[in-house]
Amino acid sequence: MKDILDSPFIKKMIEITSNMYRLGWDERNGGNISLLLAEDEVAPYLDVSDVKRRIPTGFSAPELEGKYFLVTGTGKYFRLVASEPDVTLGVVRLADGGKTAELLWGYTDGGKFTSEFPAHMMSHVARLSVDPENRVVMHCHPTNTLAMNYIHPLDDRSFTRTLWQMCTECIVVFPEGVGVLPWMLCGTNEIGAATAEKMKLYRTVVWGMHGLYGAGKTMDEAFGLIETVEKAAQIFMLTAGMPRINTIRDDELRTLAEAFGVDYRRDFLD
Ligand code: 2HA
Ligand code: ZN
Repeated sequence: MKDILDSPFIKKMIEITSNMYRLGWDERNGGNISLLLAEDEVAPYLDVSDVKRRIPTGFSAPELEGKYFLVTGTGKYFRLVASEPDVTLGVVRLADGGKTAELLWGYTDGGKFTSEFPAHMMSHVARLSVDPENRVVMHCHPTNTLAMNYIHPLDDRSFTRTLWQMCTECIVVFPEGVGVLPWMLCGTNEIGAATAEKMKLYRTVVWGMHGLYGAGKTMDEAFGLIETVEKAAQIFMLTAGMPRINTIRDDELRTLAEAFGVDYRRDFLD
């Protein structure tokens, strides 16, 4: 059996959580990540028949029966993932129609998966239904995106339009737009279901006055989406309250999307 700390998925998780922490997106225990793993990615590093603990999930997700996930732990700090991976991370396999998580590795202090596990698992189901190659769901509290939530209307169309106008790259990186949810109580199945509903249309979902979700085929894709939204929100915040004398016009956004051949939300432009 190879050492799991040498696996590409643990190394990538450490790299991504460390960067997210340093970017200021994950203060204290803020943020959580889940990565879907194939059994043959896990098997060289773990005895998949050795279940350490069986943890109830509080929801059902029959679509994910038997699926493996690397998941950040509840109450754990992204700042510490690099130095304490076996405490801050866990590998689980869903059983009993998603009602049970079988712990195969990690959470060695007796902990468990993130409090946002329902939102993550429901989002995986939603993303996989529209993109069978989706593997990652990532949540964090990026500063400027959060600041923008307090001074900008919270609906999909107007929030997306503003972000698209802030950087030329945006409509190319997230042509489908960004979903926006109002403030809701976090950690619940209700916010999980609402997030998953948006995830059928978008890879990026704003949780009003809380943070951001990104999904993707790879950790880098999900991270890159969040990074691009946050950059656009930063430009918005740097220019907020100042007289705006230039913008990227709708016809220019259309030209951009067509030049890059992306399938964009045409109804989000005037
Ligand atoms: O894990 O970010 O949304 C802490 C959070 C909850
Ligand atoms: Zn959060």
